Amino acid sequence: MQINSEEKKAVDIREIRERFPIFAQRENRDLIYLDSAATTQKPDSVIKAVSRYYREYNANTHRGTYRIAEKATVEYERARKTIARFIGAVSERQVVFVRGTTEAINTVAVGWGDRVLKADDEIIFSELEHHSNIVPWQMLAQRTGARIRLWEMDKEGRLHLDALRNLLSTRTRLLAIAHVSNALGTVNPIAEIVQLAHDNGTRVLVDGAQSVPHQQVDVTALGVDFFAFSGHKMLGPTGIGVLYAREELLDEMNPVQFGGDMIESVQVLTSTWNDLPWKFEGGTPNIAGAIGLGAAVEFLQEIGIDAIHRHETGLIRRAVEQLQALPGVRVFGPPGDRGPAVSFEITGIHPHDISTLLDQRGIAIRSGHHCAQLAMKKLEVPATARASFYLYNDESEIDRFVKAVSETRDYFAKWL
Ligand code: C6P
Repeated sequence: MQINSEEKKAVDIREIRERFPIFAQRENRDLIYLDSAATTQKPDSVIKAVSRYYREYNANTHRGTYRIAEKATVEYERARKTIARFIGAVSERQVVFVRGTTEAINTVAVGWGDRVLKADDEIIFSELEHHSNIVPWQMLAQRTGARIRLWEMDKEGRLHLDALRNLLSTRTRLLAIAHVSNALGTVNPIAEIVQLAHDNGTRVLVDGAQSVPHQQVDVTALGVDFFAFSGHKMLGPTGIGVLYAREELLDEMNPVQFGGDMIESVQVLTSTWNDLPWKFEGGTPNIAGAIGLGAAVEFLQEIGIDAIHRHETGLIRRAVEQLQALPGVRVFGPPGDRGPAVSFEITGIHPHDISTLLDQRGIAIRSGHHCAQLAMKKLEVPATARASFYLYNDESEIDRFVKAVSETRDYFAKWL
């Protein structure tokens, strides 16, 4: 299927929603789902692809020589090719199936970091990172004696390149950075960041959990060394995601899971590794998940990732403008362009109370620290309420959500 990038095709929401069985459930008929940054809903084609595997050709991959085992292997590897093309990878050898963003980053920290980093080397990560892109580096620093340097954000959640220039040193081995912040929606200029880091001889890992689902990403054009994302945030199943890396880095890295399928040969004391990418896929993989993620990518390509991006840009602008116009509501995050997520608070009201009251009106949003406690600390709040959008949301849902926020503020006002 072709990506409809040049066609400026508009997203037909009604037609799209009909393809998501969850919205047709009687009890969900009034559901306004605004938590796609946590996980997205699944279209019929993804559910069917997963179900078809189990119903029609369930077998292990890369092992059996019989018909359904060969079909399972072909479909699993076909999904990898689809995903590789979708993210602009040069080869499917660069696409390793993992459980999700978290496992992808941990794989790099252990498989690459333990091998390359030495005492007093430096790792930079930013203040807006998800904990998945913080804690693995802390653990790596503890194991190797490397030092952590924090790339601080400003109060609006923006990162400045000058601050990065000041942080980079001859000892900086790795920069770990989110493409799009899940808590604040900040979109980071990855190509410029990579250029700065590479000029300094520093490798770059990009957390793409919140970018790949929503905008065209070309890992080759961006020049990234490592790139991580999760299937369940882009219409795919849970428990499947991708680690992309340059081939020479994957070659240099140690595998982190040892067992079946990841070996070439096993002797009593030593073993040798399988080719890429299977060197990193020890044990029976999530076959149904990978096939489902392939179907999810085909769905996104059919609608057109650029069309989806344009649609979401309209939704987020509308949501931010309307929330900012409400007295007593504070919107967090940068002015201008942002990913399709908005964090906010109502003065004097705990975010959990906001999400509970919104739930009573059938509106699902998230409240909490969003696994971004460093960012919360900078904003001087323990938590925020967050609404996040995807291709199946429309303007009327934004309007109903903002009205519900306004009513929630008024409801609590009598006790303040
Ligand atoms: N964010 C949210 O914001 P996993 O759980 O491995 O699929 O993804 C982790 C992760 C890593 N990086 C970013 C930028 C993310 O947004 C997430 C997941 C969810 O609601 C859950 S905290």
